Amino acid sequence: MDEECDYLFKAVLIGDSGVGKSNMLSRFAKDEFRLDSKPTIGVEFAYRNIRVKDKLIKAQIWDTAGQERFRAITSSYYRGALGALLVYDITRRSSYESVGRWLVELREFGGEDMVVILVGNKCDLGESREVEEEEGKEFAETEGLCFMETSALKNLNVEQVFLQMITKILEITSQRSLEAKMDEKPINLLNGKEIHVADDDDEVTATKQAPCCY
Ligand SMILES: Nc1nc2c(ncn2[C@@H]2O[C@H](COP(=O)(O)OP(=O)(O)OP(=O)(O)O)[C@@H](O)[C@H]2O)c(=O)[nH]1
Ligand SMILES: [Mg+2]
Repeated sequence: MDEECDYLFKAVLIGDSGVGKSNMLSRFAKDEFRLDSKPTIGVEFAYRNIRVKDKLIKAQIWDTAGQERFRAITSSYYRGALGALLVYDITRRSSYESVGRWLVELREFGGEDMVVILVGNKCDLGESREVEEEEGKEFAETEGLCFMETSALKNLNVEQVFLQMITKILEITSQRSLEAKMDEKPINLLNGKEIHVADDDDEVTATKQAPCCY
């Protein structure tokens, strides 16, 4: 663990095989892309330190195998993940139709407040498109997810999608720490009603107080 890191956030990449999860991660972590990448076996992970607002975040991203035969192993990695990128391939409708199934798994094995972003990858292949952008966006809205189309090949929106997920996790985590801090405060009683006394520096101490690791 880097000493200067404020938070360690774990997140997962999930979705059908071949949608481009591993290439999204290699783009984000190393700015690399491979046309001949092999299907992931089980899970792999990569780290990247990223500054969001005034915090240094260590993002630990688990890249799971989309192949059915690994499903039992990969779902065990959802535990403790604060975010997920649920990826489909805009040129392969079947990968979009699987999204519902992936969501069921996420909700079964993942945490309640997990930040989930639906990602339509390979948007560089517009001429072979089988899923309209609007369709993905509307589905995401009905499920309460964020949405973005990306291209790992052209490096379009890849940085943005990871950044959006990490920023949202940071917001939730900071809010949580603040609430926890507020709960610790001595409670004053005024006319039989409870009132919480907050210090001027509450916000600062709440974020500093949160541990670097989860
Ligand atoms: N045109 C295009 N091809 C892409 C893009 N992203 C990935 N690919 C290609 O799609 C294929 C599969 O990519 P992977 O990243 O290995 O897919 P995956 O989702 O990790 O697959 P599994 O590990 O089996 O779950 C590779 O040939 C990539 O080069 C993209 O944005 N555009
Ligand atoms: Mg892979």
